[in-house]
Amino acid sequence: MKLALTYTPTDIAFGPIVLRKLPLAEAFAQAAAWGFTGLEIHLRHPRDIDWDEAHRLQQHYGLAVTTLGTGMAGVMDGLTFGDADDAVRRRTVNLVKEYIHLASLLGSAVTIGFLNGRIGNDPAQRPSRRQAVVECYRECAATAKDQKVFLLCEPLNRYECDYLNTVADGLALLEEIGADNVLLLCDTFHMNIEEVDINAALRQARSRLGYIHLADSNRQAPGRGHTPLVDVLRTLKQINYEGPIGFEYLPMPDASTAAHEGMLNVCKLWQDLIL
Ligand code: LER
Ligand code: MN
Repeated sequence: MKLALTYTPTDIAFGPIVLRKLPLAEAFAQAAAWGFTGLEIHLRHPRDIDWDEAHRLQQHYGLAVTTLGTGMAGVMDGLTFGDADDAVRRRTVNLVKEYIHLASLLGSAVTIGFLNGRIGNDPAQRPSRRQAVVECYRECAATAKDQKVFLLCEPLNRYECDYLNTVADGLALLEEIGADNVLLLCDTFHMNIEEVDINAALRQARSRLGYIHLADSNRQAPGRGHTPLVDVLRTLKQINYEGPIGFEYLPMPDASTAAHEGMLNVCKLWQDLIL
């Protein structure tokens, strides 16, 4: 099981990414020194990093690049699968294909979270808008399959997405997409808002669960909020989940403290489960 620290080279003011605005080499060095076994790289554009350098650093530090976060292209450049405009969806699909090329080089997955976008609340429009999302996924999944890459479809809370909020929503969408290389990414921050029972939802996701984002209720490091994460870890153990866990939360009070506290608390919780 890989424990991955979140990182972006971009200077963002807000967002659930622990390491920001560092050169790639420093991010790898810090994640390795702090005991992480993976790095989750969030990129506004796939070319924001040097691909060969990333590959070299990955080998040098023995760290997995677990997934590429794509949300910044949605937040900063307005690109999403849910957009009503064909041209915007086309640009989004083309961009996702570039992330897939990089993912194939690094052996990582590609997350579709904020890129899911919104399909609006007009009941007459929603079915066709949703179908357009399915088509975007199908096209990207076909490219990903050729390159042996998995796509991770992430349900988000209602304030960020208006059609994909729960594991049940995610499983229904995956069924419509019909591609076995699209899996679910379950984020405990969003689940804490949307699911009736986080653990039941994880069990429901089991056969299609490809990735976990771990954050506490307030989107800070595990242990800084009130989500019963020990139950989440117990459930993951019970369902034999062995995929990556991304530490995706706010760098509060600062990146180093947030990374260390998160790692320490997760290890403690695991110890409680084993002892
Ligand atoms: C992305 O992983 C996520 O959780 C979103 O809230 C941000 O796009
Ligand atoms: Mn997430």
